[in-house]
Amino acid sequence: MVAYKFTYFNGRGAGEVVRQILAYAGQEYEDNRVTMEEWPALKDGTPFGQLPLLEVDGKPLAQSHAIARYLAREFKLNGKCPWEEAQVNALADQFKDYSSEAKSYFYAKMGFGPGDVETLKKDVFLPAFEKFYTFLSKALKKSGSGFLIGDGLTWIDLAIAQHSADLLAQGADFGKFPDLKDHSEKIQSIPQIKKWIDTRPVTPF
Ligand code: GSH
Repeated sequence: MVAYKFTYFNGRGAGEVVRQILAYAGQEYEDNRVTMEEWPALKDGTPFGQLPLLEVDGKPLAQSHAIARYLAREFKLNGKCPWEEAQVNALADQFKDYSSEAKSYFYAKMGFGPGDVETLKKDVFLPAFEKFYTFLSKALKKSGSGFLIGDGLTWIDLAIAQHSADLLAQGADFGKFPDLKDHSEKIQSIPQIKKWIDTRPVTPF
């Protein structure tokens, strides 16, 4: 049997989609959460000096999306054909672009970066959010299934549903995107995902 060890900080962040793929699949794994005090001693031993990190029978794999794609392939959450898989990857890459565009706002909001949160919200976050969520809304209309791509769950549904849930919990205005609010609720009420959300460690982000 394959042994999975997943290492990340004690937060959702870039690690949560991986944990949700494993939860959906019912796959046992070691959920290794390191503290900021432990991290400096581990950093140089990781492939790129960052977390998350998945170890598969002791072999390390870094980069959250590479890990998600690898596990999604193992657990059939990559779409039903190569074309769907490519569409999932396109949305995932766009999600990274949006995250980079809005990074200064998210960092300031978490207390990790400089700047006035309200100014960054208006100038940085809201334009990026509106642009990206318009793309997501088009994807939902195109699939017509309630899932972003095709007619079944893929890992990008898990990633976007969690991000939307985090934004909603912070009071974000989804008035223009009720379909994405519905999407988040639908995905997060899938029994395996709901069970994970109900039992996972409570962290601020
Ligand atoms: N592109 C990487 C991924 O998606 O996995 C980014 C990873 C990343 O930014 N990791 C941060 C980290 O390891 C935590 S979210 N920070 C500690 C450090 O850089 O020393």
